[in-house]
Amino acid sequence: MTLLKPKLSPEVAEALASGGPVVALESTIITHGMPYPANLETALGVEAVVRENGAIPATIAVIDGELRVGLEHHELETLAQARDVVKASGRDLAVAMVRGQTAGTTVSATMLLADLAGIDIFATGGVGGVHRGAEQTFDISADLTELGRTKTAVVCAGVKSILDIAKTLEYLETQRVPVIAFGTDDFPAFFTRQSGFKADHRLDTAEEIAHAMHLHHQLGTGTGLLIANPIPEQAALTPDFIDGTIADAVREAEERGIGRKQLTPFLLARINELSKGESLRANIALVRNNAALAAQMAVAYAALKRG
Ligand code: PSU
Ligand code: MN
Repeated sequence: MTLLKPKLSPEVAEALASGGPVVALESTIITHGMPYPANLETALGVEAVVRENGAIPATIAVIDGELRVGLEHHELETLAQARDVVKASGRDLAVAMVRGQTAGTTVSATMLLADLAGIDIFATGGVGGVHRGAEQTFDISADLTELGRTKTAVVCAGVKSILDIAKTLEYLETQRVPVIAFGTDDFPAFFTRQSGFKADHRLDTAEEIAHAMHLHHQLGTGTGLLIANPIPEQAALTPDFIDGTIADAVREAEERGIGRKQLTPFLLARINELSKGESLRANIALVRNNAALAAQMAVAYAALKRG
């Protein structure tokens, strides 16, 4: 069967046709991850950071049922203000298309669409993972299974301790996904530079990571790679401050019976409220930091692909 081609913006189409560096960006962070107007400012700021580092940004979403790679300013604005918009993981895309819906794409859906578009590298804040209590609920994000079957390299700041970080790392190992920490031995925990767990691998330059990506794909592994980039020191929160807030949010979700695809958006919003915006500030800083690394990787990877 021929695979679908998402609709590329002219700029993204041109960059891909000439083998230039492109970085995919997700849109659930806009629709379900941050409040307005911080979500819009962040989306625009992240695109600018990608450009400053020599690559073309390609924000991915479903707009009125159409799969889109590379959005116009007014489309980002619409997504940022949309209410009751769909949160689409990879499995939700076909129905969103049939129903003509507008959807923010999660890491899993964004990886899938980036791969269909021919984009190798994707920057985000945090990926989904194995939730705390998953031994009862079975709540494991489709982001992890997507990483096990789609070749996109995802740059994140580790995972939040709203998740069970140890189980998330175990699951990535089972899925054959290399976890590479950038410039550190520790696997970072999103708001903090250390999670208490070591990353499997450490590389210290964007060029080395691009080289590892190239070899990983030449080995025919068929899986993605997870690059964990710790939050910049000056933006990091202290565990004392954020851990209690996260625990409170998780407890509240349990008490209110919030689960399934509402759980992650609820926790993100609640942590933002409880931390009086501190978590949002950290979130914005780390996404920008990830966009810069992803763009540098894309520049190096484009050169390797040209040979
Ligand atoms: N974690 C964050 N910020 C986010 C998300 C997760 O710190 O915005 C979003 C991403 O789009 C991710 C999705 O792919 O939530 C995972 O949702 P779930 O846990 O329902 O699979
Ligand atoms: Mn889930």
